[in-house]
Amino acid sequence: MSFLKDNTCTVRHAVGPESARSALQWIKGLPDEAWKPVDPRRSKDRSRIKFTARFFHAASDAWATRVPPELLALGEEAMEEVRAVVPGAPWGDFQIDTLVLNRYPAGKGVHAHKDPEQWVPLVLGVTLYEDAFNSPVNKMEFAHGRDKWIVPTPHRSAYVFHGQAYTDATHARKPCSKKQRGHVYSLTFRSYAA
Ligand SMILES: O=C(O)CCC(=O)C(=O)O
Repeated sequence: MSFLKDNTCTVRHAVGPESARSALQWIKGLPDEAWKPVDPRRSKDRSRIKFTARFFHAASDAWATRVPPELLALGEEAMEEVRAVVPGAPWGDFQIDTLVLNRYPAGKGVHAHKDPEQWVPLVLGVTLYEDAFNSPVNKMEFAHGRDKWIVPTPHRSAYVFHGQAYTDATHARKPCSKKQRGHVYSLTFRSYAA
């Protein structure tokens, strides 16, 4: 259990209300066709956009070629807050060059999985709610064998996981509440390993 606890963290209010508002406005302005299925065989599930300048085996035309400056600014703001709280993560190798943006309607989440080793073993995830006031708080779940560790992700929070929590554990977005209003957006900032 200890590495799940030690190598994961959530920071409340990691981004300011104005930054959150303008990022949400930018995201909501994206055309619907920008959203791609996580699994290409399930074309109705349009829930993800990936931005990166670097490609690896799973990349495809669906990837935009850079992290848009409007969203990069949000990641950098969160990084400043989180690195002060989690100094032990590999921040020296972490220069945001990739963003995986997920949108979750009520009841949806992401099943347990690991991320590719082509990225630095550190994920910085900012969570934004379209209607934070009327939506229950959603969570991330980290698991290793029988050990599980839950990290709450309220509006404007940033979670981080790194080291063995990245390489050895799985992570999942718990299904959002059926009572959720609007979408929950997760912006996971990553850095390609040199
Ligand atoms: O919703 C999240 O923050 C996690 C998303 C995720 O696990 C992924 O995109 O690989």
